[in-house]
Amino acid sequence: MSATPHATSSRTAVVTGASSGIGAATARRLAASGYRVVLTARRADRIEALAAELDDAGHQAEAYALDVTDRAAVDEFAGRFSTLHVLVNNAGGALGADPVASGDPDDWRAMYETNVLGTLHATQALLPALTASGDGTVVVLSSTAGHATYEGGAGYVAAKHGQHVLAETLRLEIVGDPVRVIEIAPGMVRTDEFALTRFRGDEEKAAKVYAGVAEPLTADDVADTIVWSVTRPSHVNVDLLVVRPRAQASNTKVHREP
Ligand code: 8X3
Repeated sequence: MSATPHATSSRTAVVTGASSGIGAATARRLAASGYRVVLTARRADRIEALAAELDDAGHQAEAYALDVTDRAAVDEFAGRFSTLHVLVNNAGGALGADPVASGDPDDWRAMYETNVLGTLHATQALLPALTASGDGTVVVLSSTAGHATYEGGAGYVAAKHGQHVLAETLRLEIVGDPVRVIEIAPGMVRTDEFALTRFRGDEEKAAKVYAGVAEPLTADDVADTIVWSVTRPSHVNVDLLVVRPRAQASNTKVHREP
């Protein structure tokens, strides 16, 4: 018996948070793999530019401005799809790196809203279309922060643990349906915005995150693992893929050159 190949022709993938970083890199790689890609993010100008770039390169791409924390907007967006093959829940991020004793509850709330509820909204709204495709895949971009904590990380770590639990639980609940649930948990990835957003534009603090680290992962490294996981034969479910740079052995053990 041979495996059913995970063909990509005439397949559609939705990527949230596709305006930059891992989301944009994933959209590029999915498009290059033959998917029709629907780019979503709050920043319309960015995703429109990327969709135009992909279109010019002969790929199929379109942009749809969307805030995943807005449930009504997500529902309206999902109404466009009777079938869908891939949903990449990438929208999210970190705000602050404060100790539990002094962390801002508003930061914690915002991180829960984007990372956990954003993933919940998009997944709930698009699950019927993913199921209707007969071969759907939900990707949850969590983090190594979804698997172990570190000092100053609790708000983000709590949100990422929430996303991990969502993925694990959904996989249990829909087993038998034709939908895979894949969690990708990257460690240190140097992108244009992640650390800068976390430290509210403080470039010095953002640079310290990667100081002395030979080669942090790039957004494209992570996009590569996402697209590899998604393009395995349909019966192969990569439950959880943890990916770090070689210089990072754990969330708190990082080799830095002086
Ligand atoms: C990003 C990894 O170490 O900044 O998701 O929490 S870390």
